[in-house]
Amino acid sequence: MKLILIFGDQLNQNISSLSDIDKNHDLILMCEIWEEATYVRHHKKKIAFIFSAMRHFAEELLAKGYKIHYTKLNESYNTDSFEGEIARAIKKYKPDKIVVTEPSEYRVLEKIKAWNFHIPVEMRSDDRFLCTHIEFINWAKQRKQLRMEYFYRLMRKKYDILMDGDLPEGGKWNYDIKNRKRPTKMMNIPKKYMSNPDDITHEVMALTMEYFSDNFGDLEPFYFAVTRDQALQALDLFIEERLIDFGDYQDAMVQDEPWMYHSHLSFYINCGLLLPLECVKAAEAAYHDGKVPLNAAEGFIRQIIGWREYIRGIYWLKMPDYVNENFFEAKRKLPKLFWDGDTKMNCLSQCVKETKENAYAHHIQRLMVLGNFALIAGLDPVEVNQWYLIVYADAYQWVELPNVTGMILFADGGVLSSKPYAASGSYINKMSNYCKDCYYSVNKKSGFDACPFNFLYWNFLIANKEKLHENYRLQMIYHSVERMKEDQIHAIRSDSKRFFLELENNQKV
Ligand code: FAD
Ligand code: DLZ
Ligand code: SF4
Repeated sequence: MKLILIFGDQLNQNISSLSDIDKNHDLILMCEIWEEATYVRHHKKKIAFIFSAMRHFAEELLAKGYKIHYTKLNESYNTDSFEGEIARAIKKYKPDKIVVTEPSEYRVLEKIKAWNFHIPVEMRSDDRFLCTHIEFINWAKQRKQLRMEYFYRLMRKKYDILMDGDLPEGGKWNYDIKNRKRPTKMMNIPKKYMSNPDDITHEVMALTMEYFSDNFGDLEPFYFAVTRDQALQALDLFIEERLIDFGDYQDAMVQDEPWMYHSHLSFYINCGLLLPLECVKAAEAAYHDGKVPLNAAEGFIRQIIGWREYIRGIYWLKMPDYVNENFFEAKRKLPKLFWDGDTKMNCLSQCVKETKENAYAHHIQRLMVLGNFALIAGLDPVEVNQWYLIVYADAYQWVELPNVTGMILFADGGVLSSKPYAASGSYINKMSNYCKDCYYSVNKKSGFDACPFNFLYWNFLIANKEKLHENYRLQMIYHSVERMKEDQIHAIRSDSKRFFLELENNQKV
């Protein structure tokens, strides 16, 4: 008899650990674990979402006739760790071996390696991901520089997605250049998928408030899909209503529009309710059926088979040292505005507010507002990583860490991307309507009412000149730095110094 352990992000009946399950003999073990619920102080919505999805998945397996042992967080006999729960199950059911699909995170893999239950442990690869570890390692070995674009092409060919024979559909691999439209007043953003909490969800919501009421974030309204059927409905709705404009407005941000034309599927893909390939195929089919343009389908597909897989590959390639990367030696503490959104910078205040309400912010908010600020303000990578891991309902270290350390902070010195995503206020002004409601003036470069992104951007470049000036993608920018007059540099430095002082003193900036 096998004891099959299913983690909270493996909620799919096609998971490799279940592939040869014998319904009559084998036992599935799922457990809500204090250790997992507290290794960071997760957003309330994230905890309720994972526990509700876990409980619904267990119910589905039971209904299909599987044997299942499920431990709820608040049960008195809960030992609070995977090891404790496995030991209890071994004592009670006497299995011959343990089967588990590899965990998504290094932290949990280390635990599994240390298991010593005196019965064999079979760890299977996680074939929800489209690129195996070995495939990624071999690909990386052959390159001087790792770049998502080339990896992505490999995945397109491997899975024959948007291919016309050996060539990419439409003649180009990447239509990103078309995907930078500014937001307009004419946009008619469809309503997003929302579910109504059922009894199971209400129960975990009560549990969340009982144990985690001090954690960051709003629990209500709770509207995530928590079953596979609901997640499939969310996918359908995205394909039918949003995908058509996904490409055009991928980088756009609008005041009080947290969802835009994004898919809001990361929560479900990451915990197993949806499979990445089925999302990709649905988008490809919509393109072939003439429902959506190529730039929309390609843009969405690239995020999943390109970015998502590339990020995961980098994580496993670079762990465990990746957590300590700090190329710029950034040390500034995470300011409290990241928690309360109490800032005169409207863009940041919007993104924090929406994050708090929804446990979600779309990519460009995470990258070009919150992330850009963290980079140019020199925030400590450990604190920034912890924040991102806490606040988003789709956050697991395998995906959060490379996005933060590699993509936004360039703390790995350029392993993941070729240049830092630093930008001044003019980028935010171009891609959003945040600036018109801001206390600061986006067109002003210096002074008390100048947009802080403006002087912090140049301050960052000047302060890190030694480390960056040889980067070929920053040549033009460093030529501008060279041409700056003494008084300009002085103004940038003194505005930044004043700003940092206010930030450190918890003044409202
Ligand atoms: P869409 O814009 O609709 O994109 C479709 C799908 O593509 C997403 O659901 C996701 O599965 C995938 N995807 C897109 N970009 C990425 C990426 N860079 N890395 C991995 N997958 C990607 N994503 C997470 O799933 N968990 C995280 O903890 C996370 N942290 C991030 C932190 C930072 C600093 C940044 C810049 C990005 C982070 N992302 C993370 C990536 C991305 O922002 C989210 O996947 C996306 O915003 C989720 O919303 P969506 O489902 O509406 O995505
Ligand atoms: C995110 C999360 C939380 C909050 N709680 C649990 C839990 O109690 N039990 C569980 O199996 N999984 C949980 N998860 C998801 C895990 O963090 C995820 O399964 C691991 O990261 C696997 O590597
Ligand atoms: Fe953000 Fe600057 Fe625009 Fe204000 S002016 S919203 S701080 S970019």
